[in-house]
Amino acid sequence: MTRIDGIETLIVDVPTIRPHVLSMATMHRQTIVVVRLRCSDGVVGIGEGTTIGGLSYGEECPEGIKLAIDTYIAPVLRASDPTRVAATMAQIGKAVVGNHFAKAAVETALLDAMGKRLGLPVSELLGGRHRDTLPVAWTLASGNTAKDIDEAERMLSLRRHNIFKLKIGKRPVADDVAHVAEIKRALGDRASVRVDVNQAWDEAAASRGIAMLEDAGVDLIEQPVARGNRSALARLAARFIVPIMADESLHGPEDAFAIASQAAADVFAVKIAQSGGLQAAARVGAIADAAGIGLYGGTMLEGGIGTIASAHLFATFPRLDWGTELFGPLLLTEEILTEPLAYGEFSLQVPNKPGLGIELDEDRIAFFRRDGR
Ligand code: MUC
Ligand code: MG
Repeated sequence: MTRIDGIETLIVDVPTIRPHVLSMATMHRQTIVVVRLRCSDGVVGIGEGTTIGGLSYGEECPEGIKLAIDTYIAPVLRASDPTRVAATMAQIGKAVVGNHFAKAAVETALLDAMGKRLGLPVSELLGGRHRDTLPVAWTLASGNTAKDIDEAERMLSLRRHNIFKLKIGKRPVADDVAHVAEIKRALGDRASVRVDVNQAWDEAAASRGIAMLEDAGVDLIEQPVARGNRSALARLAARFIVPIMADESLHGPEDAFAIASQAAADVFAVKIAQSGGLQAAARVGAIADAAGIGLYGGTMLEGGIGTIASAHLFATFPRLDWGTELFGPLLLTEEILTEPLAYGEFSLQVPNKPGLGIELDEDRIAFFRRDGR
């Protein structure tokens, strides 16, 4: 039987190109947990567990992701057959409750290894791709309206992005709306402008804010209220024409089913880590399809590994009407892959090589890893 001989997890800190201002945190760097599994047949798989703003975004942080893998998931992996990815993930599910980011990182590494072993891209292991490129949004979150407009103009002229997500929720509603409206006025029909409130509003603020954002020409409203407040999401989705998208409310298939049953969102931001892995995220996508809910490929601002793992899954969605936001590596000052991901013409290319189809730049990893070895 094939075995896993080596399990390595390392924390890598990489600076961002500018401060990234969200309602709950301002990022100056991104922290990536890299997972490497060495199998007895000589195949090595890599995965990534990455969140935003330490423990301010969700209940897992980089240090916790590493600990969960090293202490609780590694013993299960050592006893498992890595050529049986689904069975291995089921074993991990029995031993470890929650910890979706850690599970997603490990599953990514297992799928990368399996793809390399079989000579197939991860997208093919997940059922087969519908497309080779994915539309990619960019997030404007410098904290300054004029800077955001300049940044958007630069992205449009580079033909890198024509979908912009604006992070709001930190300032008073009227100030946030004025900021969004000014950007939408400047960009006009050349771009789709969307907002992510990251749970910052209560229902009353959301009702006021969304009405004004709708008038300003915003195309999509992401997670306006607290993640547990499904009833408010449902009322907002029923009340407004502009679609409401669930993000933090969506932590896997059970949430997807509950949100769909309550008609609490028009669109799902699917994230592989928040869902608990690629297969769990595929089930979230299937529930959305069955319920007539639109799909958007979300990100936790992962580096190259998590970004391309997400891309392999999103390429398999029959419908991906809202595109993706898989721009994480472009927010970082440093490249950690030997070959950067291919962005251009408003899209990201999904690699066609076995596994994830990417390779780590070991020197860069050695330089940026936190323990400095
Ligand atoms: C989020 O809440 O969607 C995605 C893009 C971005 O700028 O932040 C993330 C997290
Ligand atoms: Mg979001």
